[in-house]
Amino acid sequence: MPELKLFVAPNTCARVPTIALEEIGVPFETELVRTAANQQNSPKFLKLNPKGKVPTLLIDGAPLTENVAILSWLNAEFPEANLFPKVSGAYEQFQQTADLSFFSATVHPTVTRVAMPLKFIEDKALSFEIVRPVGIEAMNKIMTMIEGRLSDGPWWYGDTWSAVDGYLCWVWGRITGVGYPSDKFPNIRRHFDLSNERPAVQRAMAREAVNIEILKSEGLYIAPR
Ligand SMILES: N[C@@H](CCC(=O)N[C@@H](CS)C(=O)NCC(=O)O)C(=O)O
Repeated sequence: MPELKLFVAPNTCARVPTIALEEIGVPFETELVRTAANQQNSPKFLKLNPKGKVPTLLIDGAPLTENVAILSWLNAEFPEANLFPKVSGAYEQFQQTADLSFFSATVHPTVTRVAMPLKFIEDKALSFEIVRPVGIEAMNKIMTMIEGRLSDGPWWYGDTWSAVDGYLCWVWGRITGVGYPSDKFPNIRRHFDLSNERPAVQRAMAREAVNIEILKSEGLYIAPR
């Protein structure tokens, strides 16, 4: 059994592999990265992940970065956990890669525009007046597509939960947490409610709650707004 340590920060996409690891049920440690103190760009952290991002997974001390790679590695290493439906060939395999890549390369950057518009324009008022609405517009198109997909079953792949659902759970929580209007997307709301009933999601959120308390006690917690 490899020794696993996941570098995380509350509310970030590090929640996605945290949920996956909790679903697998394998022992793992998390280490809090204080983004408000720019720890992700400290020399020590950059040695592990030169991109200065969470999540970063240490596997027996060797770092693996990028949600797509981390989730794919977890699926390969722990096949019995069924993080993805079993595939019968390369085409189905790479459809799953396409799904993960869609969340990583299209959905996530749109989440950033909605939830962290200040990343794009330093002027606070302008970022909320210009960047966030552009993000919401792009997100509406994405969510309309996902809403349609979820009409065939509660989860991304129909009746069975997968790591892609952990991704969607993070995305929805993150954008609705800053006021993204949810009323037009009943299937996604149901998906979120069902996700939050899963013990693995609850354990992942409990881990995050501990880190939020640590950050608050240090004056380093930035609440979503
Ligand atoms: N493509 C990367 C994106 C990672 C990423 O953007 N992480 C954000 C949190 S959601 C981060 O570490 N931000 C810190 C920063 O940019 O300084 C992945 O999917 O793992």
